[in-house]
Amino acid sequence: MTKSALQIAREAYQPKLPESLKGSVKIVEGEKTQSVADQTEIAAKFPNTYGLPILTLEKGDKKAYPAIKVGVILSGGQAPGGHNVISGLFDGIKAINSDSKLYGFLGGPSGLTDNEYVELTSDTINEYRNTGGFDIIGSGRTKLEEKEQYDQGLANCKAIGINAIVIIGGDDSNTNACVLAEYYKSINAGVQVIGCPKTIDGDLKNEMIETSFGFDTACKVYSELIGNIQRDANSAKKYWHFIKLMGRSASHIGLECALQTQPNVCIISEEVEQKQQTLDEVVTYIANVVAARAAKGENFGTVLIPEGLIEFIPSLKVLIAELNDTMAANEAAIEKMDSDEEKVEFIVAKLSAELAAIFTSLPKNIQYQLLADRDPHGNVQVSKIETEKMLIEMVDAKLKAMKAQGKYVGKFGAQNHFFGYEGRCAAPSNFDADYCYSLGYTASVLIAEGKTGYMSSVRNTTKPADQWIAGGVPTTMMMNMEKRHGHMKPVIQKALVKLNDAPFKKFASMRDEWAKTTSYVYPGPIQYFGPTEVCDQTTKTLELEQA
Ligand code: FBP
Repeated sequence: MTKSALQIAREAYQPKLPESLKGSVKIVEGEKTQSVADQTEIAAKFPNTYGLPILTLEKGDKKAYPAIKVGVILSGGQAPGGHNVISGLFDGIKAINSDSKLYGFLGGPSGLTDNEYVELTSDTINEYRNTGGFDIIGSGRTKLEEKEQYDQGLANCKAIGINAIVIIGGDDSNTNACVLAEYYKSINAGVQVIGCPKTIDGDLKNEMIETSFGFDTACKVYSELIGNIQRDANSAKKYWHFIKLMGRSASHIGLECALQTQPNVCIISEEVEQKQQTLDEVVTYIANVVAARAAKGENFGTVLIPEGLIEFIPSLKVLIAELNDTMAANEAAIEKMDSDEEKVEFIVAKLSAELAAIFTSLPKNIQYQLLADRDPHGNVQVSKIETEKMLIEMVDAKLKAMKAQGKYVGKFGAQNHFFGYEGRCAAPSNFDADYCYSLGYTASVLIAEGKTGYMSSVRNTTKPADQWIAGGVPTTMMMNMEKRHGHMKPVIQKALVKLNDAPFKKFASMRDEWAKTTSYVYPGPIQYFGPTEVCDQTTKTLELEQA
């Protein structure tokens, strides 16, 4: 592989570790835990892994551990820093016992069941240190949720001699990891399962998991791009840029990028839902900002749109839930249909009159996109729904109506963008490089200490890395019951943007000013070398949450 000069220089970067992980470590057990909600149901479904204590890693006496064999899986969407979780895990198990071995299951969770794996040696690991991407072993979205898959996975682990599996994934993948841990424990399989919190979406977090890895780097990449676009907009003064940002359901990415770049508009899906806003109200809000700026002769601006917006507009949320259930119930029939129009007709006939009216009122391409395949967890693939184009069309129509009433005097030219894949494999920021390495290293200690059903956790992350607190959080602690594929299932609760928390409050206190004036910030590219206040800063979200 030909390497860039930056990649070569980054190979030499030694990720920072919490002080407690430098040398011999001991585990301190804290309080017993319970799930965030639905305690009785979750306890019944996880009799062997429910209620475990929180674990904290502290400096301890030197201890001899037997060699361990660990299998690692990258699951779901790529997120910057995945390679560092693996290198931290590798270095951790080697520090525990130099005969330990690490195996990578290929192409995501299916590698475990299909017995596709490679041994990860130091030569391979060294090639990938501090690099972006998941290409060291690949990723995939196969769900692990059938007993046959667990048994097959176990047989494959036994054949290799693997004692523990580390699943690096988001909320759905870690839910699967938790179910797998419970099953293996219930049959005394002798294979532990540890999760690691990954996702650029930032929605796998709670009091013990301060942030999911990749969020920091991805937001910095998108903010750089938004800043560049804002500078272009402010130079040419002729376009409104509608920018959809990844993040699936949660608007954390949009909110963080708004805090970093100060756009004229940023829609927060969670607020739209709380205020029970209609699509027309969202459109009117944007059109009014466009009109107010046009009145000052400023026919340009930026609008940030969270990827999952459409699912938070109350009427559309009900529609999507109904579409999910109807599509799950008629999967075979729909699969046979060739044209989108045929699918629309079939589904419309099954919806109530009210929902059918809402569905057919949407632009045709949005109707088709809403009927596209679900992801393996039954979710609409919001990255494929062109909300940004839909909003441009609707704002344009609204402005024309306002012009006819003399309420708008400007000229509306719009460009659409979607930022998602651009940031998911970026070279990890120093924060993500350090955080991920620490998460992987922590996982190695949890395994050596015989733990299962835990997620690797690193806290106190707004402080310098040597003050970070490493430990393990029982995954059942994060669970509640939710409807999936038409059935109630135990799943990790998604952390959406909380309107009472500091990041949203800060945004809400500034947005009217940002709407009217051109107060853009241009963050520029991620810096890897230089002063710590430039290179090691965390996200604004973390800063405000932990302040
Ligand atoms: P994960 O939750 O698996 O980390 O994926 C995040 C994400 O990047 C979302 O922001 C986006 O909606 C989705 O993946 C896109 O999925 P795909 O890579 O399958 O197109």
